[in-house]
Amino acid sequence: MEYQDGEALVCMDCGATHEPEGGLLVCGKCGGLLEVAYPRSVFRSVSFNGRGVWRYRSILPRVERTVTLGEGDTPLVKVERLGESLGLRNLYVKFEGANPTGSFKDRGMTVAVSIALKFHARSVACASTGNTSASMSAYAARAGLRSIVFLPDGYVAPGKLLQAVAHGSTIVRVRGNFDEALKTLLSHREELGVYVLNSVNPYRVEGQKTVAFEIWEGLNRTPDFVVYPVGNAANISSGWKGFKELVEAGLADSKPRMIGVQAEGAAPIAKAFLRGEEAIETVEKPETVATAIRIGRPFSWKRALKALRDSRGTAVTVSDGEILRAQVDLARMEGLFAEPAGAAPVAGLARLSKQGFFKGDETIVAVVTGHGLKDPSVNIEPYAELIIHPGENPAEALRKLL
Ligand code: AN7
Repeated sequence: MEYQDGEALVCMDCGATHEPEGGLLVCGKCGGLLEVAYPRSVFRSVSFNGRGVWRYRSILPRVERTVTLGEGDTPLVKVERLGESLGLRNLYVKFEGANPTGSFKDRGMTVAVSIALKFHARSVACASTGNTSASMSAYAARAGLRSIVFLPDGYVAPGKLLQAVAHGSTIVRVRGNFDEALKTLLSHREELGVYVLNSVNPYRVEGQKTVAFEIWEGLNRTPDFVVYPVGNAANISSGWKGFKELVEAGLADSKPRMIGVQAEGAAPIAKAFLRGEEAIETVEKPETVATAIRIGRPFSWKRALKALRDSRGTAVTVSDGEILRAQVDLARMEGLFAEPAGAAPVAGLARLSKQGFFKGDETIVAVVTGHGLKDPSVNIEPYAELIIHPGENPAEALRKLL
């Protein structure tokens, strides 16, 4: 399809094409999710300049003022000790915790908040398990926009809540889970007069796809597998879009296989994939220590299932115990501190490796999505601790302890 004037919004369900305009969130015809589509000419003239998300400006939506905090360009770290413990010789971590607000959400937010300005929004809003709200609050502050966050009361990690407060957002605590908070926001968004920045917003996906470009450039090749934690499933869908666009632009000659990892208590997509089903069964009461992905009605489930299938990838569920184990392993073997959801891909790799899924020499990238400092409520056990009085000999006390 050719568009005369830059990018368009295409419905992923019915294929209808819409002119980008302020406030349009879902397909006006059928209510389906929208995706940003570019004219073919865009892929014929791709050029990368500068650093971070806006390095890829030539395949991003056109904006007028760029609202940026220097997001993207995160470390791609070869994790040899962790890899060895999992029987994986070419394992890398893409550490998204190194983004300005500590999660991958900043990639999407720099684009979507820039677009919010282009559409003359005055207020932005999101429902969030925490990271989206932290990121949106920071970018809204930077842009001079009012922001309102809808949070599942009692289930947002303290660091994330503090960020939203620090950046001046209005906090709406919803006495329910994330799915209910999102429903509340979406059904009242017009009355509230807000531009919604959840990942139903197609511009979020555009920013988040840039992690694929960085992985490809950082390795100088396409990896065999890329592993994502999955909540609403927008991020894994974004990554897949990025890898597809690299091929479309004639830069990469292959695409990776995508692996989605969900927590056992909130795994509608992984379960549907593993059962070979066409649709998901929603989870009414999602539960997991990884509160970021405590989501039972993921709205990007359809495109995530498609990404897993089209890429010949797979999905896996992991227990809270496995997630916390992976968090400690990443921190103690590699010096990388992830929040529980961020460590889930490593837990998923451990599971799959035990099942004999890998040969061992594949190039694998685990996308570690959020920083460990986000969630100081997690109990990390065991650890060594000594309490002494001034003047006591710590060496002697340590000998007794160990
Ligand atoms: C660290 O902040 O949904 O599959 O509201 O914070 O695209 O939902 C967070 C999600 C993975 C899942 N890792 O990404 C929110 C929110 C971390 C996250 C995910 C989230 P999606």
